[in-house]
Amino acid sequence: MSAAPRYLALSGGVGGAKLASGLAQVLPTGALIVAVNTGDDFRHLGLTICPDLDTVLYTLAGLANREQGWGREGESWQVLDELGRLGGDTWFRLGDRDLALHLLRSQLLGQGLTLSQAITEMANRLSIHTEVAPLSDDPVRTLVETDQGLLEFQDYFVRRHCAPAVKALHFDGAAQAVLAPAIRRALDDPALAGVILCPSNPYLSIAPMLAVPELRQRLRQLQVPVIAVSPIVGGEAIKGPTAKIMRELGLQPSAVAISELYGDFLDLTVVDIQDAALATGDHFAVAPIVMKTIEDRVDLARRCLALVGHKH
Ligand code: FO1
Repeated sequence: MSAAPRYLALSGGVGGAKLASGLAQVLPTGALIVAVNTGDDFRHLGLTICPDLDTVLYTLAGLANREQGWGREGESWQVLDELGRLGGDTWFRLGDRDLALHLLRSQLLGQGLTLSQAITEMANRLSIHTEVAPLSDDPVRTLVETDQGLLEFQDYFVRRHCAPAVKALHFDGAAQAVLAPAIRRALDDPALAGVILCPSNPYLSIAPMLAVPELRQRLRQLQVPVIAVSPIVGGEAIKGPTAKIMRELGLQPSAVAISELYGDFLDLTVVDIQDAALATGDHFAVAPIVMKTIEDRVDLARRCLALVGHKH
């Protein structure tokens, strides 16, 4: 009896976390591992901030701020308000409850745990049963080359509200980074039955992961289906600056451009029903990919699993 099938999801940002949570709801415990982008991570106020990892953890734990997608639901801002009065940096909004997670992570890392070990510990304490891991425990930092100079990711994304025009993206550290142990185990696992690239920004969330050489090589060699859900619907991003960045990089924002970006390892791109006309040939599938409700996430997760051949 072959082992139960397992699936690897690649996720960054809010859209990625939503599909990851849909997959976690549909699949039995132990059947999913979520590899998360760390290119957005940075040191701030003496803390190690890992936005994409926290967004996945909060979303899987049902604690994510439903409006924003990041940070906590039911948040308060006493610490940040007081920090502002003390002349500290308040441009990156860290709520009181959210700060607890950052303090815990910084403590665990300070005790010598790897990022993977710290995330596993935090997931356990949040009663999350889905395996979540950074793609790599080595530092990978997205740097955004813009008309206002070379910017750290959160400076570009939050402080400057993605206003600067992007000329190029650099993923500092990616070329030397190796896969986190849990991710390598997942890719080595003969029970791996498929890989799903969640609807994350291809330039800001997926590219930093693919810049880790081992990942792209392994995805190319995989004998199981690799599919991507387009984060572009009708030529626009569902959330965030994807379409703006594509235009600034001289690319036509469309679901087709997404499939071309991953052309060397991708078997299929899932596009929204609005883009059904683009879905020519057998490398595209059409499904509702805008996730407004929990049911939408579960429905899209079921469709993705069916596309990689999962038998319920
Ligand atoms: N995004 C914002 O646009 N403004 C913020 O103040 C902000 C704070 C923040 C705090 C914790 C966290 O985990 C995420 C936060 N984000 C904020 C989102 C974050 O910048 C993005 O989610 C990722 O880095 C890109 O997907």
